[in-house]
Amino acid sequence: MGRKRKADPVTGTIYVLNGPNLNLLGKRQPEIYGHETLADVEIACLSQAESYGLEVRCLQSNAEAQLIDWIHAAREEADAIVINPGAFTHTSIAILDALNAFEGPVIEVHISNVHKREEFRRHSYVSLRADGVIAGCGTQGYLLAIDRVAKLVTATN
Ligand code: CA2
Repeated sequence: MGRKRKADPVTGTIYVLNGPNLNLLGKRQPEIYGHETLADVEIACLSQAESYGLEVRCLQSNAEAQLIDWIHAAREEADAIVINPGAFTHTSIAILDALNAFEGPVIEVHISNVHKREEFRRHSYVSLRADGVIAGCGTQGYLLAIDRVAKLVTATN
């Protein structure tokens, strides 16, 4: 008898969510966040997901409520969430609560190494829910997160 196979992904869709100020990527503070724009990152995510036969929906907002609404929508529309919550990482119990109501894998991404910066960036509410955390790998972190999600949503066990 073969090994039990996890259910196929329901939608084959990954939500890639970016929080406040990440729309400024590539336009300010390149020494911390690099030269790639958010549009560059989103195109790279699209092609990475495509290589696994998955789709991505890339969304960015500066508003906590909007991010929460998208996390709620992901409950019906996505198999996994990749999220860089920006500064809400360190403040938002509401985003943590929304992620706790999502059943699939959640990978938290930070472009910078938050552990090498100010003390307040070392605490993450989102990490209490995240299945994986990637920090300090630049924008490549989003692609690493998609690799991980692809493995988790298609894995056999
Ligand atoms: O390293 C990360 O990805 C962060 O999530 C970025 C957040 C910061 O508050 C977190 O502690 C770590 C800030 C995003 C600001 O993004 C900018 C990008 C370019 C220019 C200015 C801001």
